[in-house]
Amino acid sequence: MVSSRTSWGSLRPLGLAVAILLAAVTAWGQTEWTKNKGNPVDWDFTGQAAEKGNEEAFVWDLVRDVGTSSNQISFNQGANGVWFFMQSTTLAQEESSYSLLTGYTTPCAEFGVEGLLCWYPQLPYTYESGFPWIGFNTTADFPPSLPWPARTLAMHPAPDKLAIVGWSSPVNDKIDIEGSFIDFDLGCGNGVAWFINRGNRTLDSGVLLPGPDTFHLSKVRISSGEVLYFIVDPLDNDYVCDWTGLNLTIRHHHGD
Ligand SMILES: [Ca+2]
Ligand SMILES: [Ca+2]
Repeated sequence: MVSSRTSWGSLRPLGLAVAILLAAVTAWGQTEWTKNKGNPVDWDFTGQAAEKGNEEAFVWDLVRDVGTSSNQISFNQGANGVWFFMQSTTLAQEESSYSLLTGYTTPCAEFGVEGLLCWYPQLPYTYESGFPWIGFNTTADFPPSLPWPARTLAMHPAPDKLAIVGWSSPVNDKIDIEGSFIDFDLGCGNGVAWFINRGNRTLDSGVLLPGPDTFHLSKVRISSGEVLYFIVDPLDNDYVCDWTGLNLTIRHHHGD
């Protein structure tokens, strides 16, 4: 297990390396952006993303990006060189202890339903080592007997480890962050706590009660390569029924 982990401290340069790699595969990137957006976009990964007439190029939508970019799954990241699916070593929110969920399977190993994508701490999958996990339901419905709505991203912590979505900033500027954490598995368990951290500093947090918990942070100043972490904590080491949805959109803030 230990051998499969890499400290996130060493992965921050890796994130940049991946970004540079993505810049290198310009043909793919422009094809993809052309297809999705109508206009190719030049990315300058030194930190100033150069826009060519397309505001949407500065919107990172987690569900949209993960749902439309399966060709980047081999990078163990969602899409666009910014999303990372991660775990912690303990429940402490210490950036240097975070590592990627490197065990990707589809269908999800424990569910066996076509169209479900899952990222686990390691492979081969075992139930004991299978938490935390993060997954995406690409199908148009709930899978049989699972609390997982169509076209949504689900996070599930371990009793002693956080489930974490990371966003590595490609821009040096202000951003707006909005979305919601959602309790997908109602009527059981003690709930979860959620956090939005920039590095090790908490920007927002809450305890998830039934129903969605929305967040909206405006004009957050961020540097290129700095990472935002969207964290689900099991709350008092109880991970029963902790399926948690995450909707998340990050926008480059224009204006003052
Ligand atoms: Ca729950
Ligand atoms: Ca819980």
